[in-house]
Amino acid sequence: TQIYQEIVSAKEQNRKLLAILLDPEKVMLSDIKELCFKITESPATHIFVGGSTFNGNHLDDIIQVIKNHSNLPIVLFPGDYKQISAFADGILFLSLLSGRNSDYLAEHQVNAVPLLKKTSLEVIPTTYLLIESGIVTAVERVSATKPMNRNEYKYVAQTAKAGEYMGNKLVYLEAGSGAKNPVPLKMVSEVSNAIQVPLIVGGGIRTKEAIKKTFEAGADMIVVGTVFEINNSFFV
Ligand code: 1GP
Repeated sequence: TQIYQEIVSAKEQNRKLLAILLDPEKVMLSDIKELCFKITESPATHIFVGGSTFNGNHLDDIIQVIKNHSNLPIVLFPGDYKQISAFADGILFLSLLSGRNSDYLAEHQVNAVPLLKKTSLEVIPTTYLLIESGIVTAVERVSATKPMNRNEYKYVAQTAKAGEYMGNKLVYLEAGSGAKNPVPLKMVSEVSNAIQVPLIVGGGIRTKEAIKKTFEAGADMIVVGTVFEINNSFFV
């Protein structure tokens, strides 16, 4: 419960958290050491590892190299049930409540159990909501679900609350990696006001200004992937 407890106490103290997402599909093993130096110099508090389309078998290698060069908690952010590595510290156990594809509501979760049993990963049940972002993102394509309307703040907040009642410990508002438009700030504040659990926001956040505004709107943690991939010195 260490990772989750830390996220909760950060929320209580209004200490904002920043995760850098490394997609195993995109990072080269040989670049990870250097990436970790950049991450260490940045304000990042967590490293997320995962992606929608990754199905390689070098996840263990990648995570071991990260572990050797960073002290930050490594949290799996899996695109499917096979993206599990015992070398990470925790895993977001995602329920894609924005969609109605039962594979991403139950099938992957059930299939993950035998794999998780072989690890001591901290499992963090998370409501995962895909929000319309102006382009078809990989999450939409791979999950074969429609994102939620970006103007329907109330319904998104209602769905987030349902996830909380179901027992999920986090809500993750996702515009999708490389999103044209990030999750609207008004939606971030609407959802953050509706729930008690910590709120993660990611997808299409590309500027320091956007990070600041998204925190101000009520995000407890922001996830940044593409901008760091393109420019490792973004935070320096
Ligand atoms: C995390 O998918 C994101 O939720 C990462 O998005 O690559 O657009 O930063 P970016």
